Amino acid sequence: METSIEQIREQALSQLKTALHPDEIKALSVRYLGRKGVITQFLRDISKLPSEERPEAGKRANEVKKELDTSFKEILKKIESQASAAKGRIDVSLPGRAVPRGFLHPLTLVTREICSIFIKLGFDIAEGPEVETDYYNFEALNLPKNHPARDMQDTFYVSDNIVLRTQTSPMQIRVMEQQAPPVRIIAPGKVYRCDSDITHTPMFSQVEGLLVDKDISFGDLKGILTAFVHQIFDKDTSLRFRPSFFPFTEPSAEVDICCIMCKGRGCRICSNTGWLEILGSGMVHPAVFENVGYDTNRYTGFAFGMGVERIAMLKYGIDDLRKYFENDFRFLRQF
Ligand code: 2NL
Repeated sequence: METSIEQIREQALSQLKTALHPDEIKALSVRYLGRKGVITQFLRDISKLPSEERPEAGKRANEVKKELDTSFKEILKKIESQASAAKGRIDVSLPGRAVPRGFLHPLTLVTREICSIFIKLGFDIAEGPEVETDYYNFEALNLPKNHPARDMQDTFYVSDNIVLRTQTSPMQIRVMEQQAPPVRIIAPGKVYRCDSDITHTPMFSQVEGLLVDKDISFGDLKGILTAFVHQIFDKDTSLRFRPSFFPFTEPSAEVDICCIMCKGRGCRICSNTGWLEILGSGMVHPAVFENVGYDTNRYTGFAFGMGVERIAMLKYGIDDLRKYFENDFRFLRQF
């Protein structure tokens, strides 16, 4: 017999000391005391010993067998009772489970950024209904009955006289009806146009602004919009005011900024012009003031409107309008 019963005992007890899990102890029990176990084999091999050594060896082997059996059972019981005591208790040493943080949609972020810039310039926020009457959406804004912008193709009609607003100006008309000048408001919100292709969605976000007071000139319009552009884009962004037409402003101007991508050299984004259109503006048409009862001899004002999707595209380099509405987390969580 190469290994003595004492060596077997030592080995079994030292392995038992390092066991942490009930399964490990059960495996040790099988290895030493099982039908093909080390001790069982040892007892069988006793028959090969000289006959005078057999009684002592057999006695000792049975003692060790009993001792190990008792030890295995004791340790198993101890580990199992520790495990069940730990159940239901909090292990303060475990790492915490991370709670995923929410985030805002890029259009919400940019709308808020636009608003906060105008709030710093002294404007108040005005919000109102997305379902409007024909009067507030068109008539009051000097959009005559047969104007193309009122066409069935562009406007969602709820009924003959009720539409989904096509811009947020109706809210500004409502404010002017309610208060005398001075007025300094911005109207953010969703607007609707019956239009859907790669560059148009039937719903989009707009921010409009209106400032009315004594002695407001086109110079004030340029000053406020220049300050805005320098805050929403880089403070050294060049911009230009280009003559345009809107039924509710006269004169009207569109504002272009020097292309963010190519710095004016000409690229695919600016169609090689070096300029990007970002908003429309103008001095409020006297007909609009007459509709809300403002004295056009005492007051002048300017107004402007911009699409939030477009501003966000230029700020973040987003190349496809559809990304805003697909709700793909891989896109949304980047902002
Ligand atoms: C654009 C252009 C514009 C206005 C909106 C406005 C509102 C009132 C009176 C006069 Cl109450 N004008 N709004 C003026 C000029 C342009 O929007 O491109 N929007 C996306």
